[in-house]
Amino acid sequence: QKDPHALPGRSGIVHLFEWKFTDIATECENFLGPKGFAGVQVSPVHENLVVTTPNRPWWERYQVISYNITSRSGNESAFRDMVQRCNKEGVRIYVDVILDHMTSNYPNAHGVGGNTANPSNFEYPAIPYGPEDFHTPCAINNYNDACNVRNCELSGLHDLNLSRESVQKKMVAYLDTLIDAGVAGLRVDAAKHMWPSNLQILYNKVKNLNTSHGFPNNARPFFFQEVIDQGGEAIHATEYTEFGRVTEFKYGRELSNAFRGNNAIKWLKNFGPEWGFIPDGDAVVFVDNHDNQRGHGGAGSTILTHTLPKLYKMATAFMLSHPYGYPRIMSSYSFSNSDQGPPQDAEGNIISPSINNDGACNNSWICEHRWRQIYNMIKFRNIVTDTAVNNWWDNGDKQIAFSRGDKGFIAFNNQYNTHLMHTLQTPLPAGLYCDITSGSKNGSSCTGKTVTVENDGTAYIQILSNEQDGVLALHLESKL
Ligand code: ARE
Repeated sequence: QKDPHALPGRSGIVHLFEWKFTDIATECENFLGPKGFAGVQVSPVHENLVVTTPNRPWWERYQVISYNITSRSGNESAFRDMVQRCNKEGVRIYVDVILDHMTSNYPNAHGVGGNTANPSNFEYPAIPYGPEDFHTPCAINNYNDACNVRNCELSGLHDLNLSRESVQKKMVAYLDTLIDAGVAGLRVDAAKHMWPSNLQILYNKVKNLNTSHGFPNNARPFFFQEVIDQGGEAIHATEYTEFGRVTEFKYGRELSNAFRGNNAIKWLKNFGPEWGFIPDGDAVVFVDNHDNQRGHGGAGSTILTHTLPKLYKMATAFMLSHPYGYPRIMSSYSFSNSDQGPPQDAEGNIISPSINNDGACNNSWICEHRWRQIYNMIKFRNIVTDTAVNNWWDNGDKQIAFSRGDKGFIAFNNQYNTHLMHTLQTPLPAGLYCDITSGSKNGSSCTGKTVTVENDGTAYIQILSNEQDGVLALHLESKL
């Protein structure tokens, strides 16, 4: 249940936030498969409430009307087709599932698939759930009280009672439908707001993964649970790590804080559990997520996002070069207010990303996963897999470098107005290498900077403070 089921030589999850199924399938084939990504987190796929005020915000997906697979991303057959095509490319699908709650009170509540509900009477006939399936309404207003957090309503969203067997049964039927379609796992939304014991029972009832999609016999779905634990509250991430992974929110906050220059990056030398994080094998890590990149849900304004590209790419490169946790990359669209939904037409249909000749996305899609400095680091991670961090070097401040086993080398210059110009130890065989941050290897040439590794493994490394990127990375396969 903690294994993401990545195929050999692949790693990392990319959250294709608000993407349509057909576009995700094409992206698996054209880009994610070839570049070595292991999986995609897709936005919630169940039928959600249509919200018109504000106009079709992204967060309407977190208000459940039914467990039918239908949303602005597509219908059930498009979903099944996507999972099939992505699995064929070696790219796994993880679905964001909302089990904690249904909708809040809305008059004339109806879903994207045409089903209706009467939230003020706690009636959701398309599932069906009735008043007896919910906790007695009360507001979450005290994060120091676990009962308040788990038995009351998050932002007025009607809170399901997962201790009821009949509720669990309906949820399991939904999750099994996803597994039948070939998904590898689930992101469990708002896990903090559900009792760990109920989740454990629920997870155990869910089917094994579908062997006809290439999963081994008896493989359990990957469960990664959204628990925001930054300390100082009643609920701890570790209450959930016995039966799944947890999103480690301290990680992105600390990494962002460091690369913003508030904490010298030399301190990253022991980044991981010594910083108060959960154990390596329990953690899903990320720089930002779809909430905190827009000021929702934890960690606040420290978080780095695509809007500060140089620092964001450095933090992401650190995440992908460092062994702690299983990494997730955010793939965003641009927005001017925090409610704003994805690029959409006048009828509310999502507009597909278009891809420029240089491989970057257009029409308001940011596609961080298509930034060379990010996707080349996925390959780096895949090459250095199972090796340790060694040859740590720092200048006592905001310049660092380290190796991964005998397979990779990376250096960072996060120091304002100071060049990095040093001869450093790499673990690589002598030769000429392509820096995969400033460019890519193309046959026997390099579109970026090159580095000569000497017979003793040392190399002169230069990252000027005014360069576009503050990272230099080499690996065995970037040898020219
Ligand atoms: C929307 C409106 C609300 C309205 C509500 C009901 O914005 O004004 O009251 O609808 O009509 C998302 C959005 C919400 C949105 C919701 C439903 O972020 O704004 O509400 O969808 O449409 C807590 C939870 C954590 C949660 C964050 C956002 O612990 O689980 O809040 N994150 C997940 C998802 C969100 C999603 C939901 C849950 C709901 O990732 O995208 O909400 O399904 C401290 C605590 C945290 C707490 C945080 C913020 O840091 O430690 O636990 O996070 O404060 O309150």
